[in-house]
Amino acid sequence: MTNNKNVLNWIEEMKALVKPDKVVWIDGSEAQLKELRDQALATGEMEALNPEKLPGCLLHRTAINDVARVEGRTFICSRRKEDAGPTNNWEDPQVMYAKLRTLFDGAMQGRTMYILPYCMGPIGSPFSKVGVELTDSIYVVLNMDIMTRMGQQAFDQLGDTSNDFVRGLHSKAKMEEENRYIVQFPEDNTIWSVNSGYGGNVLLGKKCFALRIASYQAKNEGWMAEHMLILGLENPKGEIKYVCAAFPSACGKTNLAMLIPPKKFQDAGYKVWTVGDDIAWLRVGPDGRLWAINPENGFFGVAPGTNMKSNPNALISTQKNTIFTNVVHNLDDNTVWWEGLDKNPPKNALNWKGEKWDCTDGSKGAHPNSRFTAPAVNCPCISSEFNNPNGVPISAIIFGGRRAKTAPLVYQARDWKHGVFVGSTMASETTAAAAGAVGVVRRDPMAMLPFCGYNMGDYWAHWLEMGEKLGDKAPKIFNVNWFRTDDEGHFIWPGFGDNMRVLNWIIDRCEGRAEAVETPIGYEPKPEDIDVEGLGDVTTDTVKDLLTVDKALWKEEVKGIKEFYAKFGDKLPKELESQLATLEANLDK
Ligand code: GTP
Ligand code: SPV
Ligand code: MN
Repeated sequence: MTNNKNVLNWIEEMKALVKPDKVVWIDGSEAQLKELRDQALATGEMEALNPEKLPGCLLHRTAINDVARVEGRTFICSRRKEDAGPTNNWEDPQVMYAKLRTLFDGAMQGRTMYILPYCMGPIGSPFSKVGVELTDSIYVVLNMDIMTRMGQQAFDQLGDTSNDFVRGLHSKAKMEEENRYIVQFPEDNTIWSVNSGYGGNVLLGKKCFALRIASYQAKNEGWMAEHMLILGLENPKGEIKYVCAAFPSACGKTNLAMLIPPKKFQDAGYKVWTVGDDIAWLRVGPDGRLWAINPENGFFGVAPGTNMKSNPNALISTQKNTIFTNVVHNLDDNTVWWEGLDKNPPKNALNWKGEKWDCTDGSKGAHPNSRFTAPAVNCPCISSEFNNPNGVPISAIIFGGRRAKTAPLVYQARDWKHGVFVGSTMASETTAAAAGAVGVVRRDPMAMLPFCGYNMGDYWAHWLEMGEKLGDKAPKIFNVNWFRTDDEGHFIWPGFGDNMRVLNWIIDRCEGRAEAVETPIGYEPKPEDIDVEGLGDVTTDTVKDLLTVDKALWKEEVKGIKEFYAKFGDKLPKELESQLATLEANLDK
């Protein structure tokens, strides 16, 4: 499939290490994929779902101890520890290679090694980059088929001489939790992942390459790799403005990316088009503006909470050719279910562990981090620019997270530098997307805490440099919070489709059509500028409450930021220190 010596030599080296019985080159042909599906069905690795109701759909269950990303076992192995920075696990590359070689040694004996070339980004795009994943998992191959442009087309994109490809090695090995490692070697364009079979740990094109390795490449090559959705908002005149939004895992990117406007806005002619739901690669275009592509080709989305009301576009995307992982199996009609799909949990069903499930016993049927892997082409609102090799021009960047108090519904940064400060100080409650406690507030700068492949201080400096390059063409920067709660812990803002009401203000600000009020933390809308018509109990007074900036809480916030910033020592850009001083002074005024 390729004559590229860099690829061939590396594969020989890896083969000698993992010693597979058999090697299969994945060309991406339908015949080959069918064979793999049949094999996975025969071994029970996957189950075929109802061919009428869910044509082409498969069900998979991971091991019970392997259901989310493992941040504690994820490493950035740069030669110098300071290049990984205080927020990443680090080990000396030679030490780590040696340790992993013992785990990989003979790991594919008795198994088949699949050689899976894939392209992140549209084929032919100057933004795109190629990876090759060697894996012993059919689940990985079938998921990567949905999530990337894979097979022969990826080798064609790489060409016969280039050495610019990411070398990914994955083995389920013995599935030992205590020997699970997700390791990035950014200086070697290399990822080694062992003893896991869960999404973000093993679909190496996704977080490992498109964020951890790519963020490092982006710094060196002058672009950006970000944990961001990309959407286009079309107004009644047919003008489309594109925005990117960075929210931490399971904080609403897929939902916002596929938003259906409230009826009033639909009737007026507003529409949302999805370009991406998780990752954006951004470059300064020939016109000096910031342009974005989605390097992925599908959606690896959170299942629970997805329903015809919250996110019909996502649900429709999963009705064919989709892989479901760790959801409920409805045995009556051989379909799937999860909490929040509808109010009728199946009576005759297996839970995500494959056990007979009694929906009345109070236990969860689907894992909170159960997922669907759905092809982007299935999405009813997929953007016509989805495959555009040049991407789309970005008007606004939105940061956000889960904050029960503190952060207001929306505010705008005063300028790019202030926006970098806002992104760098983001905090959010942890979710089930990563192993560990849920609901604990932690700093998660730009939603990249688990995904930045180098020192976060250098990453902020890179953001500041990008702002210098963009000058007055830089996107405007905003922060949103859909998750403020009342005293009983209920979300105050309706969220989902109604987030359109906030997006509208954001676009109006970018277009110079809306006013703003200055607050100690940035610009806020006047409450009456957020349209609440049709929201019932949620009134302009509610919006006013959602926009309050509680100075006492924000002074606590400043303390937290100082503590966090202190970890970065000399690597903290001076600009961010001065932004923090400004915030502090503003709160004392
Ligand atoms: P990753 O795929 O892990 O990166 O997650 P994501 O950021 O794409 O999050 P997603 O859109 O899948 O949403 C995660 C959870 O947040 C789901 O349970 C949603 O129902 C919930 N959610 C999304 N948007 C909103 C919102 O506007 N308000 C509220 N209250 N919940 C939301
Ligand atoms: C996330 O956790 O942000 C995800 C899912 O998008 S995973 O691919 O597991 O990283
Ligand atoms: Mn994500």
